[in-house]
Amino acid sequence: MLKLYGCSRTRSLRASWALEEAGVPYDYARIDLARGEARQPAFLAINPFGKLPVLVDGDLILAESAAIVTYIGEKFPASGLVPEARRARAEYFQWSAFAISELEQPLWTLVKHDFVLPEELRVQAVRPAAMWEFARMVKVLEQHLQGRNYVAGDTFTGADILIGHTLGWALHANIALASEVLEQYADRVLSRPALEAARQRELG
Ligand SMILES: N[C@@H](CCC(=O)N[C@@H](CS)C(=O)NCC(=O)O)C(=O)O
Repeated sequence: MLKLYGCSRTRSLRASWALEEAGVPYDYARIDLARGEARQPAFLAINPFGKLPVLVDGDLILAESAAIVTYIGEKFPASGLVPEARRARAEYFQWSAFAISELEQPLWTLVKHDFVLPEELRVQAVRPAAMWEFARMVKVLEQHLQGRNYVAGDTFTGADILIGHTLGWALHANIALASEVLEQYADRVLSRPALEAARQRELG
């Protein structure tokens, strides 16, 4: 049985969402980040990164949310999470990389300097640059989504999990998307029953 290490309101939701989309059973191990459990030797022995999510499948231990979503999509092709057609597959990889390295990165900078980093390391002066970078990438995404429902190919994929989850973060942080196209996309993706099922599973 697959085993997911996660914690509610973290990126592990991307992995549990993918598992729910694939409709496969999995064990869920809750790691309390607030209590520092991810930095304890027991967890570091599983994932030296000291971060969530982690997926365990037999002797494979996999970290990084984008890698996990892709692994689930490839292990369960009927899920459609990773497209099989070459062009849609190429788009899938492009938009997954965009999600992690372009869209999430400025948002994560904002969040880290707001409340994640130790107080003495927080620098409020990074805000304008991070907001500017995020707005720029949001514009790129908006242009791409004109006239289409999903980022890669014609159907929902794991890239929509990564991008949808990141847009959900922005909305949660009261950062307006200021775009009807993106608001409709976010509604479409974030209203999927598998996401709600994953949230409930993570809450326990
Ligand atoms: N690039 C990683 C980031 C993982 C990450 O930073 N996870 C956070 C939770 S959202 C975490 O576990 N933080 C614990 C820590 O840094 O101590 C991914 O996408 O999986």
